Amino acid sequence: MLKILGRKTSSNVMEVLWLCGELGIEYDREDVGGPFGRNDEPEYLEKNPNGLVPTIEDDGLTLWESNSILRYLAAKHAAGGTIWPDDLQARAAADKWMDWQLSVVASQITPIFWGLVRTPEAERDMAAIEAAIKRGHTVWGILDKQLARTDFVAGGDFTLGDMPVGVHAFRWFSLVDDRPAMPHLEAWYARLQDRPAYREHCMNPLV
Ligand SMILES: N[C@@H](CCC(=O)N[C@@H](CS)C(=O)NCC(=O)O)C(=O)O
Repeated sequence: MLKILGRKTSSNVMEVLWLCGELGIEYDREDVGGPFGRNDEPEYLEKNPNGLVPTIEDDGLTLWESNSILRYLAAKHAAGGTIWPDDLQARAAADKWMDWQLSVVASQITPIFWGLVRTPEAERDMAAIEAAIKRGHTVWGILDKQLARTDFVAGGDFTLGDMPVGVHAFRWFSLVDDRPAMPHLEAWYARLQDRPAYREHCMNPLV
C-alpha cells in the first residue's frame, strides 16, 4: 500500500492527501516533520535528502517533491482521465500552473503564513507581511484573469494544475482581508470547496 511520510498540516502533504481523496487511493500516513520531527534523522534523509515532507513509498519507489508525487499518482491511478490529461497541450497547461505555484505563489504566500500563523504577534515583521500581501494582489490577479476565461486553471476540467494553487488559495483567503475583488478567483475557490476531499484535507485550521 502507498505510504505517505509527512504531517497533515504541511501544505505540500495536503496536496497529496487531497489527490488520494479525489482518486480513492488508499494509503498509510506517518507523521513526520514539524513538531513530530524525524525528518532530520539518517533513516529519513536516506529517503529524502532535503529533510522535507512529503515523501512517498510505493511499490519499491521512493519519491519526494509534492508536485512530482501528484503526477506519479495521477499517471498510475487515473490514466486517460481528465485530472491529468493525455492531450499534450492540456497537460502542459496544467503543468504550467503547478510550476507557477512553486516559482511564484510559494514565495508570495510564505511570509504571510509564517508571519501571521507561526510567529508570535510581538515578533512579526509587519512590513514584510504587508509587502507580501501587496504582491499577492498582482500574483492572485494573474490567476483571476485566467479564471475569467476557464472554470479551472487549465480549462473546463479540474486537473492537477488546480491543486498546488488550490491549497495556497485557502491560505490567501483565510489570512488576508485586504484583497481587491477578484470575482473569477472567488468563483473558482467556491468550486474547489464543492469537492469533499478539498474540504477534508485543505481547509483545516492553520497551524
Ligand atoms: N518543494 C517541496 C517543498 C517541501 C517542503 O518545503 N515541506 C515543508 C512543509 S510544507 C517541510 O518539510 N518543512 C519542514 C518540516 O515540516 O519539518 C515539495 O513540494 O514537496
